[in-house]
Amino acid sequence: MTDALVLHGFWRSTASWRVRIALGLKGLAWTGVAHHLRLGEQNAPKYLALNPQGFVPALVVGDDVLTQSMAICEYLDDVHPEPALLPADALARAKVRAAAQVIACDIHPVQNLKVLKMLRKRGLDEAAANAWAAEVIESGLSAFAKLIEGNDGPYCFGNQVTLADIVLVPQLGNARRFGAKFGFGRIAAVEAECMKLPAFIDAAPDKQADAEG
Ligand SMILES: N[C@@H](CCC(=O)N[C@@H](CS)C(=O)NCC(=O)O)C(=O)O
Repeated sequence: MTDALVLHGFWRSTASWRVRIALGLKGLAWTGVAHHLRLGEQNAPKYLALNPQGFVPALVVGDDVLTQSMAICEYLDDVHPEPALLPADALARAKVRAAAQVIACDIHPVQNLKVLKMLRKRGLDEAAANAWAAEVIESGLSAFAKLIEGNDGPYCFGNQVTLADIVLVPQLGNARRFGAKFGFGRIAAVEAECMKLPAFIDAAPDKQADAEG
């Protein structure tokens, strides 16, 4: 029997969105618990007991809890190897991880809600904070586009959906939200291909039970 999967997330959270895509690609059933980030529900003691960082997502797997979206996606890939989210070849895996980490380590953490709140607390107004986020996203995505440009596609790294696609599509949601440019290289074409797949369609923020208009 497989463990029940409970995803603690938020409809608009890009890190939660990554995990929803991975769960969908693996064909896994899950239930969701929403934590409203603007209302600060991620900092409620009950949730901090699951993730002391006060970040979504957290994935409850039976009696265990996993945090960090990339670790969760790789766990799902380890336990449910098909379809693989990473290529078999070590060099190719490192390239996929590198592209994914451009977004997961170098773009997203610099423009997430916590950082934007800190900037506002230090005097940046809404427009300046959004411009900060847009600049971070644009410079990161233009580098991401170069990292994937040698591949034919249709996805970031050939004809297999990988972790790179799983982080790219949600990050484009943030790009739109903050008015960042993202039409670099093959990025828009990759997104269009991904959005033909049910796992990506079903994971979209506006499809979630807690989505707001
Ligand atoms: N590296 C973490 C990042 C998680 C993260 O930043 N989550 C955001 C939503 S996308 C969050 O919970 N923010 C709450 C806050 O900033 O207070 C992961 O990949 O899981």
